[in-house]
Amino acid sequence: MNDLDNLVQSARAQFAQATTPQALENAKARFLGKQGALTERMKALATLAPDERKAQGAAINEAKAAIEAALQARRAELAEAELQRQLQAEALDVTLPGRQRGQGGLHPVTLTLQRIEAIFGSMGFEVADGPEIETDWFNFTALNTPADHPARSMHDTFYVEGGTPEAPLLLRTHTSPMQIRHAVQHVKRARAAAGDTGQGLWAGEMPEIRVIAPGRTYRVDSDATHSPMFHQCEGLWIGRDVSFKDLKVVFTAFCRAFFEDDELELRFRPSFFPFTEPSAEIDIRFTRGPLAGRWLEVAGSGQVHPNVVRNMGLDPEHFIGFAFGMGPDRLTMLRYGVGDLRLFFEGDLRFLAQFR
Ligand code: 2NM
Repeated sequence: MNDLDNLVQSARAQFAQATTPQALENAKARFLGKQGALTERMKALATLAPDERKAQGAAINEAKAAIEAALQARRAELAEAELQRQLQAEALDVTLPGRQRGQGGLHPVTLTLQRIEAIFGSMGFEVADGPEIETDWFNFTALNTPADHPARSMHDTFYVEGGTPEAPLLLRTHTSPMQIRHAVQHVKRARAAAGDTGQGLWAGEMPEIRVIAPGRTYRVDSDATHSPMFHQCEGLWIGRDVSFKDLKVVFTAFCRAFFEDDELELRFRPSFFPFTEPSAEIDIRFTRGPLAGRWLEVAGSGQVHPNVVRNMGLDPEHFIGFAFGMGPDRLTMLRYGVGDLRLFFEGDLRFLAQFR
């Protein structure tokens, strides 16, 4: 094999070894560049005799054409390989399922609060709202809770900075302060509507107060059945002759609707609360389901204490009514069969997603 054939073969081999366009162009320069092997041979032609120059020149041109053809072929190969690589990298599997947008849902206790609001709403109850940081007047004093009551101690209540010794601030321990606030506003509006500007207790015309107060409450307490933050929903109905009978009718209707058990029974047990007199615990008994047959405590209740009626701005000689308080967390546990209260507040989606 002559020198030029060797050169062509060497070029083909080096082009084949080049796996990138850059490496291929470097290889090309070694043969066809200004100081390339073939170019050097072209320059050497000048030293030859005319006859020889003609024959050798033709042979060099042939070799050059062969090397250029090999270069073009390898360029095309590399371009095709690059195209394939890109297609592979950007390949779309159109048979894959689409990406799902994660679906949110309401917290089980929120579902319970909505249920409570809907049922009491159907019985003419408004829904009150109010601050979670309260003064001790609205949280305790107005509710007939004496200064030496254990609930007022640092052990049982979260006090917060910003208050004064005369008016300490605290995280509300129940939702009743919202009811006092609601009642005071309600009475003010009734007075204004009647053209009364007096400061004394109101005994005139007034639309009934019928309100529930749902929300977060806080106590220094934490175990399997107590969370330092928990929910309450209290109810209040005040009018000229609202009685314990009305409480029984309303609360029975509520429990039967809430638990979807038309034969569910209620039991009122005498009890004590500072803000009601007389007072009663309310127990329920399911007629079916896994909890059937056992009495379960679900609420406290009573006739609103005259001192509390007075603190609403009303004359207790003319206005009377009842109040009750229940725990939506516990109602949620009973309704769905949840055994540990803490599950509601840990934020574990495996638990929460079951209520979507
Ligand atoms: C309860 C039990 C009994 C109650 C009293 C009042 C208010 F504002 F009228 F004074 N609201 N809620 C009450 C009464 C709450 O919870 C166990």
